[in-house]
Amino acid sequence: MNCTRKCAATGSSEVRPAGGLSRAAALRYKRGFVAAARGIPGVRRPMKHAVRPLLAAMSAVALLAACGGNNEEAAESKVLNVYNWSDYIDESVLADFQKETGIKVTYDVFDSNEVLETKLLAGSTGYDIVVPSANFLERQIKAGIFQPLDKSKLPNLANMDPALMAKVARHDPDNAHSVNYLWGTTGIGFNQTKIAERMPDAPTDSLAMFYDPAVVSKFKDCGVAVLDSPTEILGTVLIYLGKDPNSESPEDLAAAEKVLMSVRPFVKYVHSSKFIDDLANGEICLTMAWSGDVFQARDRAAESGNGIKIDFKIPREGTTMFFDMLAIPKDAKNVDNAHAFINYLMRPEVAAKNTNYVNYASFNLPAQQMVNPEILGNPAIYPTDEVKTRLQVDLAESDAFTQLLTATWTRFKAGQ
Ligand code: SPD
Repeated sequence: MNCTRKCAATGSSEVRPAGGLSRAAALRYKRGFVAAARGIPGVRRPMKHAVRPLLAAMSAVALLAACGGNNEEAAESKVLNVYNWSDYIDESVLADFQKETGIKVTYDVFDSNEVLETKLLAGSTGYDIVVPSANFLERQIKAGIFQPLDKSKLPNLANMDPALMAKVARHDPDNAHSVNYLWGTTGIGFNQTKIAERMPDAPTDSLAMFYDPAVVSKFKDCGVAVLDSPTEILGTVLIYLGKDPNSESPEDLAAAEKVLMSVRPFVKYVHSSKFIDDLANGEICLTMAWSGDVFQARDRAAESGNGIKIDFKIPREGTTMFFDMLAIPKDAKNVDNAHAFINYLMRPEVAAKNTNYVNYASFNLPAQQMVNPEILGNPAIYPTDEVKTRLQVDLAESDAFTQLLTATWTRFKAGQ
C-alpha cells in the first residue's frame, strides 16, 4: 500500500529503476537488487523522497547549462512532474517524450488510490499529472481538486473510443477533467503448476478460489496474496455473495467482512504491487489482482526462463473493472507541459507501446493496429462482448461508507 518507489526520467540514458522498466532491464535490475539486498524479490529499492529536491536541482542545473546557463525561466518551463501507478508505463515513452519536446519528466509511482487521494486532499503535491481511478476521480472532482482540461490542446482525443469515453463521463461529466490512460479488471492470477498439484480440479475461473475457505486453504503453503485495495476487493466479495458490488448497505458489508475474515488465515500478505515479482519468481501461487500486472508476472517468468507458468482469469461470477484517468491538479505549475504529455500519450503508436508493455487496454482505437495480436486477442485484456457482460463498474463511495469500509479493511489486514 505504501509504495514509494520512484522512477525519475532524468535523461535519455538515466531512467532510474522502478515500475516502468523494460522487461529486459527489469530482469537485469532485479538480479542486481536481489543479489545486493537479499530483500523481497523484485521489490526495488525506493528512492527516498529526500532525494527529489536534489534531483530537481540537478535537473535545473543541467537544463540551464544546456540553455546557455542564464535563462532560469526557460529551464523551469521545461519540466513535468507525473505521479502514476507503478508498473504502468514503457519507460522509453518518457525518454522519447523528453527527446522530442525537451521537457524533463520526473515520474513518481504509487500503488493505491487511497495513498494518492490522501496526498491530493492535503494539497500542494507538486504534481502536474496524477492518475486516479475513475471512481476516486469522481469525488475528487467534486472536491475541486482538478482543473478542467483545455481540449484545444488535446487534438489526439479524436483517437479515443467514443463509447468508452461516454462510459467514463459517468464519473467526469463531459470528460471535462480527465482522459483515460489505461483500463483493466480485477481477477484471479495463479501459478498453473502449483495450483494443479494441490487441486487438479481447482475452480481457477471462480471467485471461490479466494472466498471459499475449503478451496483457498489448499494453497496456503504456496502463498496467497491479495490486493490492498478495499473498494475493489469488497466489490468482488459482494459479487461472490450474489450482491451488488456497489452496495453501501452495512448488512452487506458485514456479510462481506465475514467472508474476508474466514479466508484471512490463508492469505500470506495484502499488497498491491509486490505480487508481480513474487508470482513470477514462485514466491506466491495465487493472487486476486489487476489483469495487466498478472500478465506482466507471466511475461517476467517467461523471460527469466524459470519455467513458471502464470495465468489470469476473469471470474465467471463477474468482477469489477477500473478506468485509470489522467488529470491535472488545480495547483499544477506546468499546465501546458501536462497537456502536451497527455496528448502525446494519446498518439496511437505511444498508446500501443504502453499497452504492449504493461498488458492493459487503452481507449485508443487506431492504436489497436499496433497492439500485439496476442494482447488484442486476449479477452482478459480486450474483453469480448460476452466477457463485458460480467464486468461491473466501481462507483464512487460516499464518505460515510468509506469510513465503514476502512474499518473493515483494517480488521481484515490485521486478521482480527
Ligand atoms: N500496475 C498498474 C496497476 C494499475 C491499477 N490501477 C488500479 C485501479 C484500481 N481501481
